[in-house]
Amino acid sequence: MGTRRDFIKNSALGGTLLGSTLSLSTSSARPQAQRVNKNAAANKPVVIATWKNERAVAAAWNVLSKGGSALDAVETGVKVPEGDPHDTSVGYGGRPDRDGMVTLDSCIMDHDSNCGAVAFLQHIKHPVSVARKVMTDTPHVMMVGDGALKFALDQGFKKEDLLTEESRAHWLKWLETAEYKPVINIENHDTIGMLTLDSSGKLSGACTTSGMAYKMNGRVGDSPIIGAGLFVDGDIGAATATGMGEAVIKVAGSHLVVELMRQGLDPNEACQAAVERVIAKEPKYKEIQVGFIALNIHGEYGGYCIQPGFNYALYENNGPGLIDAGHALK
Ligand code: SD4
Repeated sequence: MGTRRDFIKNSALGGTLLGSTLSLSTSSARPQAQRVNKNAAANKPVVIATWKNERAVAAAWNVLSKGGSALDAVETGVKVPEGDPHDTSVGYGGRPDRDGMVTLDSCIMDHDSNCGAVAFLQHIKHPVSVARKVMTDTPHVMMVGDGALKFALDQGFKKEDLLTEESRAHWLKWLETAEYKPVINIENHDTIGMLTLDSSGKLSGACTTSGMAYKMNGRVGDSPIIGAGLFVDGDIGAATATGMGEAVIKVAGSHLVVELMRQGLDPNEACQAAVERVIAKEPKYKEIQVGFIALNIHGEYGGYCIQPGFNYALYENNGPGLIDAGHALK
């Protein structure tokens, strides 16, 4: 397996080398649209997730390996960091906004373009499950704030205090300077975007976060926005984003990655081209991190980011893995 992982790491790097000789913006040199051959043999099932979310991909794999659906797997997987009080950027234990409130953003999407999202949601430990309920039990895609909370409570979710003692102490310390300076890479765990392909060849994705620590009260990032933090096209592939949400929203990042795969780019190339678009549009790109991961319907995956230090967790038939994504800044 070690050799194979080396190969995977090298192929992520291969995307980088390729990028230096070949412009990855869409051009006439691109293969024709709809190139993805749905009948080709696929590497399935497979799950990938942003950052070192190894326990989360293992939980999703547990569902997938028993023949479970991509949608059930992705919800089960992202609930792991949501419920972990030591994960400071998702769900319970997530860092609060500058007013001391833990406000959560989350979305979920399946192969048929069904999707649901919640934003600026407080007091609910598993916002992804509320997002799934928005998808299945309402005529809407997105619910926010008090309305989303009321909906969750009506659905039987429990109201909880999500601000841990540790997070509260960190916030009080932050107030001493009150300087908003998002950390570029948070080690160990972070916002989770997860993509799954099940054994029947169906894709799903979810993205869930407490957002940028010490954001303004009411701020919503990219993570719950379909097309920005997450996008799934059951005929092509899926993508999800992490990092500075404002920069991801500006280029409709995850939708862009999927559209680039539709034009024939492999997942690594598509993520790289989307990062290049972010860089082109964001004058302060050297001060932020943005990373994308992508999975196509063949079970091929990839990732790319601005700054070194972003990795993604994987689980497939050959076992688990952790892959360093290619990066634009050296
Ligand atoms: C946001 N994209 O709220 C999220 C935060 C994140 O790694 O992904 N952090 O902007």
